[in-house]
Amino acid sequence: MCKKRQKRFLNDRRGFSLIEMLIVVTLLAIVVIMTSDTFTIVIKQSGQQTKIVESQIEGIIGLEMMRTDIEQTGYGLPWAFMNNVNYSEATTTPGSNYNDASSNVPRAILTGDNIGLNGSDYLVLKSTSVGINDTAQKWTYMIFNQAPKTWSSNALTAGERVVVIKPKLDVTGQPRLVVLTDGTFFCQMENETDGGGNTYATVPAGFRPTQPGEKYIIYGVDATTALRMPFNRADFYVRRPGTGMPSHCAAGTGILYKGVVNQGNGELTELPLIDCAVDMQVIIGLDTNADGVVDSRITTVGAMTAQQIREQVKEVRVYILAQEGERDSSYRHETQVMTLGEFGLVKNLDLGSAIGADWNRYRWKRYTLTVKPKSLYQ
Ligand SMILES: [Ca+2]
Ligand SMILES: [Ca+2]
Repeated sequence: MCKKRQKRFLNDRRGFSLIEMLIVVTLLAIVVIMTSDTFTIVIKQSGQQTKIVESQIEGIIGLEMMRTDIEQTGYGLPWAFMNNVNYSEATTTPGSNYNDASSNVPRAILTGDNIGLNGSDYLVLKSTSVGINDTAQKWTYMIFNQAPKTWSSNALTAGERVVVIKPKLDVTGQPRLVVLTDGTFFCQMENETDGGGNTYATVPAGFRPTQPGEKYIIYGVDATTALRMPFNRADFYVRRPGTGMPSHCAAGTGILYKGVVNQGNGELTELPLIDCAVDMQVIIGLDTNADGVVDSRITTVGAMTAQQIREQVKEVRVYILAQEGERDSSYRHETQVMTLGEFGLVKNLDLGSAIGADWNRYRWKRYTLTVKPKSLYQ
């Protein structure tokens, strides 16, 4: 390298002046401050958004399960018994308050008005399909002197506990539960082999149709447990558990549960449907003059009989209030008193007294379910 070029090269490599350095350092500092602040906000908001999305999805799934259960309430319930029965239901309170008398036909829907956490309601549904096992979703029918109809999938197999109902084509005009003279009201599917050497699952002899042309319906109830009641039962309620409450839920909130009565011991097997729930209110729509149109709304079915419930309950509305996302110190919720209900049957829920001083740092969401039970009058 010649001397001239070397000199120019050195000149080009001159450093920054003090002023230039100061400007650069200051700018850098501003940029760092800006990004760290923005970054924190972005991170916080995306966390908040994730929580909101989570609680929305959870809400939708939980509510869809509840909707299906309400639609199907009464499914597989007998209107009468062929012989006297003695069954039992829930063994712990408050569930045991909604047990039917041990020899009465079961009522498909029951409600407890404002008895739970924050004055929330209690909803009881009785049907075979409301159980949380595959067997509860299965059914088939059996014609006199024939093997039960076998579906290509979801067939009842040996060992599963079922109830058998003689449908309302019967002379009494009522679907009657097949009960043996000793009071046995359920049986277990068992394998039988026909003359051609084919093995199939069927009910024991006492539970089969006895007359030519007769057809009985077989409903699956439980996979393996001996039955305490000839149906399944699910209770819906808001409760704050002693342990296991999600940490992002506000004080004073609970969990909306589906509690399925265990056929073995009568205790509730709980399935959480919505976390951070504050309240659940139920309004029942009745058709009292059989014109197919709801003309009366009540908050509890109270003293209605199984038959009245079957014939009159045309709509169930459920209102749920739950926290959405997690606590957000930059958020201010406006409405302190949230209304749940319609038709002049409104429950006012004061978030201040239910949640405490922090009530307005949470987002609160109301869900409304309007369901027409489809299986009450089969
Ligand atoms: Ca109520
Ligand atoms: Ca009417």
